[in-house]
Amino acid sequence: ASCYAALNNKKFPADFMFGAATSSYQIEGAWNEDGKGENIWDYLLHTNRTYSLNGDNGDTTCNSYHNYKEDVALLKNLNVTHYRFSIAWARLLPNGHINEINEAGVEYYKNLISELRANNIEPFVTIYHWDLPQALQDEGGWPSSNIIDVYADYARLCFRLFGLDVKYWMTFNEPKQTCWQGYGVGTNAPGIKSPGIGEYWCAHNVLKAHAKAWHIYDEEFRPRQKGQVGIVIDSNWWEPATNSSEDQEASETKLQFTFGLYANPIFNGDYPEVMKSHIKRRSLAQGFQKSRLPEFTPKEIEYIKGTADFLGVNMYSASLVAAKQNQDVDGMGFDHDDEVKVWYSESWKKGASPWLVVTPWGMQKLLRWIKNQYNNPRMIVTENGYSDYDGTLNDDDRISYIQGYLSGVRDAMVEDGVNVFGYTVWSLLDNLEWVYGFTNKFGLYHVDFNSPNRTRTAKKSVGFYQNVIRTKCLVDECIEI
Ligand code: PNW
Repeated sequence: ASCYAALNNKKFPADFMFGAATSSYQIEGAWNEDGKGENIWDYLLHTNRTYSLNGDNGDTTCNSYHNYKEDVALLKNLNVTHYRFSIAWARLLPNGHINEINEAGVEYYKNLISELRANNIEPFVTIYHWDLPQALQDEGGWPSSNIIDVYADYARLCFRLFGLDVKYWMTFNEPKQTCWQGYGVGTNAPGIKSPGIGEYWCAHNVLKAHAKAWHIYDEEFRPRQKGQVGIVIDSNWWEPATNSSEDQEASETKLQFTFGLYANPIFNGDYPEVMKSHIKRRSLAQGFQKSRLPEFTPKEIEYIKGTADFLGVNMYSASLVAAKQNQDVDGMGFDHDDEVKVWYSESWKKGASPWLVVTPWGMQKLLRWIKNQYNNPRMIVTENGYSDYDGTLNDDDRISYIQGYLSGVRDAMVEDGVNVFGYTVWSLLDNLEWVYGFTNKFGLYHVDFNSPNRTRTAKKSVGFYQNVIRTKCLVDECIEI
């Protein structure tokens, strides 16, 4: 076999993991087949056809429920070390509770996992990627504390059913999007608008549910299964608009409100101070008796602290941040409570997703900030990728995006000593991009949504990523020796 050397320091360690990611609702389809229950996305996109572009939904999407063997063959062709996918809660437990287990759902994930194992691909499993069973939403959803034990039962079932073959678990994908978009501004399912109230109760319960799942694994499963349980948190890099101390502070505040809200209780204990003080001051000024941000008891703080064996980071974009000159004293969402303003520079290249800009220099800065903030945790980039509208096979824009951000990951490792053990591109396939439907395409493989078997075709980025994986090198920066 040939050997590769870097022309610079951009070679990744030999054991660095390179993978690809998807999520259940975005790829599986088969929304009501073989006993699967309805989830909040099924319900929202069926009952409100204006929620998503073109009325698109996940009823069939990539049909991976029936095409999983082909998906694994694509992963094999890419030669990835790992595949990050999620379990559809309502496929396993149609009503969300453990009193009724759907055997066909168990079978599906067992088959997928053994197909991965047979091909030497490590499963990275997200337990919750936004598709709450509708029955649990009817019981109150994430803002309601009864969900903590219900989630813990579901997580225990996942460990019990699949834990002999799964060594990497992620309890939640991007709780910020679940809580803020789902229960704050209402732009994601279940579409509830309760900014700064339901939104924070959601965060509070997600954190307790995460911690409970970690403790269950730690006590009941780790001795035999010897795996790891982490969480995936997303953030932009928030670049100060100027080097004034106000804007520097605004950047730090924004990082605490987006990343710290979830990471600080898990890695350092309790919510970030700046969140507690801002939200309390504003709540009292708004006529509340106490802060809209719930409080953890000292016991809860201890229980949640230290509950991640690794940290998954989803990073796509940077933004500019500045201190607000005129405060909106009435605003209640976390994006008002933070008292900063954020925007994208006009000069940055955009992807198809309205929030996606090409700012590869932000990757190293975010990873370095996380390292310093949380005492250098073991990290893996669990998502990063580029969307276009046309799904072109000649996806040079995607290649240069991935190359740029991967370069930032490597610089963070070499220059800052950040402890990153892998990178996972979003996404293996073009898929249902939530409310943007099929208009935003992130796949390394093109999917023909008009063909009955949803034909998959490799884009140019497949060849690029194969080379990175083979050489452990950003392709034009290494030579064969
Ligand atoms: C993530 N933002 O969502 C999700 O984990 C994936 O399911 C999704 O398909 C992927 O990224 C691409 O969107 C995000 O507004 C949604 O910054 C919104 C944002 C970031 C990530």
